[in-house]
Amino acid sequence: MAPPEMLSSGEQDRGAPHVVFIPSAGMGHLFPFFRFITALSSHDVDISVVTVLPTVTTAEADHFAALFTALPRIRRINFNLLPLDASAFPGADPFFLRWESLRRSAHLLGPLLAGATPSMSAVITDVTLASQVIPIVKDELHLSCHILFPSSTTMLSVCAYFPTYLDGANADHVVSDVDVPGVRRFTKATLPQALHDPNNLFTKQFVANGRGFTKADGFLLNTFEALEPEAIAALRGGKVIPCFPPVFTVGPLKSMIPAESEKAGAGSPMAWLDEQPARSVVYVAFGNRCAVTLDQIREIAAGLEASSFRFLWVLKTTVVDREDTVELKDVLGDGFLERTQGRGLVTKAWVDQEAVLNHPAVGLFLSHSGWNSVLEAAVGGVPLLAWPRLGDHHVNATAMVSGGVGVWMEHWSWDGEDRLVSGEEIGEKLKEVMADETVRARVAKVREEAAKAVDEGGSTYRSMQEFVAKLKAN
Ligand code: UDP
Ligand code: G50
Repeated sequence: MAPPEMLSSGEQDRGAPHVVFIPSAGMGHLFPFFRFITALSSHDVDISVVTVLPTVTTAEADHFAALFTALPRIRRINFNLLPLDASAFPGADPFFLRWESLRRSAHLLGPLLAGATPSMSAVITDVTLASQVIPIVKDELHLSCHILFPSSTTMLSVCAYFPTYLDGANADHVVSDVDVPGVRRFTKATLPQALHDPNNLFTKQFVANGRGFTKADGFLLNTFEALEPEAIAALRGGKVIPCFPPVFTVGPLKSMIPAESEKAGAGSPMAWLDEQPARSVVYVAFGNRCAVTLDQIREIAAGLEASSFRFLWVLKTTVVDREDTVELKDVLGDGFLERTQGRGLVTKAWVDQEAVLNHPAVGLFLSHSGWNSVLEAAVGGVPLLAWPRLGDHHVNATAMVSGGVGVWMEHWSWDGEDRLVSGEEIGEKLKEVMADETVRARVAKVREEAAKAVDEGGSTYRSMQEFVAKLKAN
């Protein structure tokens, strides 16, 4: 096996620990990696990142490029995946397929990483690869292995407990409500839909990963003490499952490097926001991988129009960005763009959401409650109106509400449900939440707590120091 390809080496600090990151796929999984890598790079640590090309989406490729340009000392280790016969998984989500490919190629990581120079001291991998990567790192390479978990700690508690739940449930593995000890009871409808089917590809990965958790050396979590105190305490106290590894709360993770496509120029959403009054704009975005149906998109449009608010809407019609070729005017229907010109901006392009949520003009965020989005709303102090679409979004929404970031429309439909939420209802709800001073005051407090956590001496600051000390002691 050839040694890893070192695309950028640069000066190295002798004796600094060499940490290898093994990220997975999907921007919601990559962003926490990029942000944590950036944070760790200021701590006298040598860093390599295992990179698979081509990526599933253009956004992923752009952001990998931005990372390596901004931090030239970071090495890239190219990883070639074994081919996967996608026809064996008809209809599977493209990201689940990529995770499966990574999992099935994981045994190639041993020889690839064994040849790295300087020799490595620790591996940090994504949760989607946990059960495959941990044995290789620990048993073959004899290194420490930490898991970076990209979703809520509340979701981590579900993932950790789910195998125990299944073993105790019934022989048929029929899933019903799941009561996670020390955290809360999740109704069947709140769990990721895939988990209702034990044979689903996602479920198999999820259960295998959950079973592998106790062998990890620790978990890095994009949260902070004040946001999810119960879930953090339950995991630390061994309530969810006995002997859960140490957890380091390192959130809110923040970007320090904009991608080329995010630079704010004339005509950009950021320039448009600069011209809007304080807290006047509703920001609408459902992450990278939610394809809202055409009918529902039209109802959202009607709701925005009826609310009379200004709005910035990042609209995606496909799961994978490079397949999104439709014209906005065709999606939105006759006259919408003309009628709302000046008052609203709709874009299919990538926007720097973190910057948007820190802009004073933004007063409300209509979101799917992807975990990165929740953290970004908390940092910006923008109330979030959660409309979960799929996967972990409902579980995140429960954490987001109890953490004080916003409100959740529990009866609004999931993706795949044949039930439209009317424009009238959306418009009314936007007006209600925009006027809700209690919600705004709570998220303002969460924003303060988030800032305190990362400040010197705060809980996140201390967790990061502890983790770096652990790396250096290895
Ligand atoms: N994002 C962005 N610009 C876009 C779309 C998404 O910056 O045009 C970022 C967003 O800020 C968040 C991440 O992509 O950091 C999406 O992760 P999240 O967990 O919110 O949702 P997912 O896409 O995984 O469903
Ligand atoms: C994507 C998704 C559904 C879903 C999640 C997604 C998560 C994140 C954590 O990221 O819950 C997680 C993912 C995979 C895994 C274990 C944990 O094997 O569409 O629930």
